Amino acid sequence: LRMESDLRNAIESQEFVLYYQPQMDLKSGRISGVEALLRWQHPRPGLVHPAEFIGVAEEIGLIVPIGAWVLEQACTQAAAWQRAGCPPLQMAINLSARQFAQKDLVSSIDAALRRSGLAASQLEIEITESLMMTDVEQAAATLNELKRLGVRLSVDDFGTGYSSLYYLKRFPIDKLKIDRSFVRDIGSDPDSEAIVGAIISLAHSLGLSVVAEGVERHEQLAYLARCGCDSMQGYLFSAPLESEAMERMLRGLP
Ligand code: G
Ligand code: G
Ligand code: MN
Ligand code: NA
Repeated sequence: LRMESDLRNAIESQEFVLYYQPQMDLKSGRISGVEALLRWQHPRPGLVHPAEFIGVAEEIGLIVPIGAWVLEQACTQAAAWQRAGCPPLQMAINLSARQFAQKDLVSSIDAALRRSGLAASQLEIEITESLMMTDVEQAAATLNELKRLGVRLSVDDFGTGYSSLYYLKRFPIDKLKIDRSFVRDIGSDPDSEAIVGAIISLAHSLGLSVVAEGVERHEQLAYLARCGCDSMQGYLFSAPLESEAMERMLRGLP
């Protein structure tokens, strides 16, 4: 694996694929949405996880065209599932700092929505706290524009970044994703449980919805349900799936 040159070649060679991890609504038990997760199908050594290449792609600027590919692919897939008769869902994508800073971000999202025919309200953009806090004024302007477009905004890895709660008031956020480091310790660490409970209360009093990430055990799910968490994502419900497997699950097939 020659990271930089191989990465430069990967889009053209169609080596990127999206996996989809479903989120389950805790009240209805239904799939409320999916998160698109990028994978690199390298000829050798094989499947490469983003943790290994997103950083490099960000450094050399390649994350911008890669991110554009993710956006296009995710919108197209969500619209195709819907046309094929699957129940409507939210499609969430991750945005990198470089992408977020692009001047044409909003127009490129608008264009991808139009090309695919996906409703803006079905696209969810995941941003991290650090991404929002780098330049608060600029972030506020961009997020307001995205909001006007009609897309949903969620805060990824909530509770782990350097941030202040101030931005929850300042930015038009729809949803918090509780970082899996807090969820992991449910059942073993009362402090993590208290934080999870407090995040859910805070979110609800601000009119935001909450999804818990990294749910792996029944006891975590039970605690989240007791706290009124809206939805969950994690291996307990499903690992990230290839599109065919995701579609079977959306159709309720085994
Ligand atoms: O399963 P997982 O290995 O997919 O993801 C690892 C990290 O990579 C997560 O922090 C996730 O947010 C990030 N990631 C996954 N897909 C994308 C993507 O399409 N774009 C960006 N910028 N980050 C992604
Ligand atoms: O950082 P972000 O939330 O965007 O990325 C989600 C990451 O979490 C992906 O790498 C995904 O594969 C991983 N993931 C999803 N469910 C679980 C889980 O239940 N446990 C753990 N440890 N990781 C998970
Ligand atoms: Mn995410
Ligand atoms: Na996360």
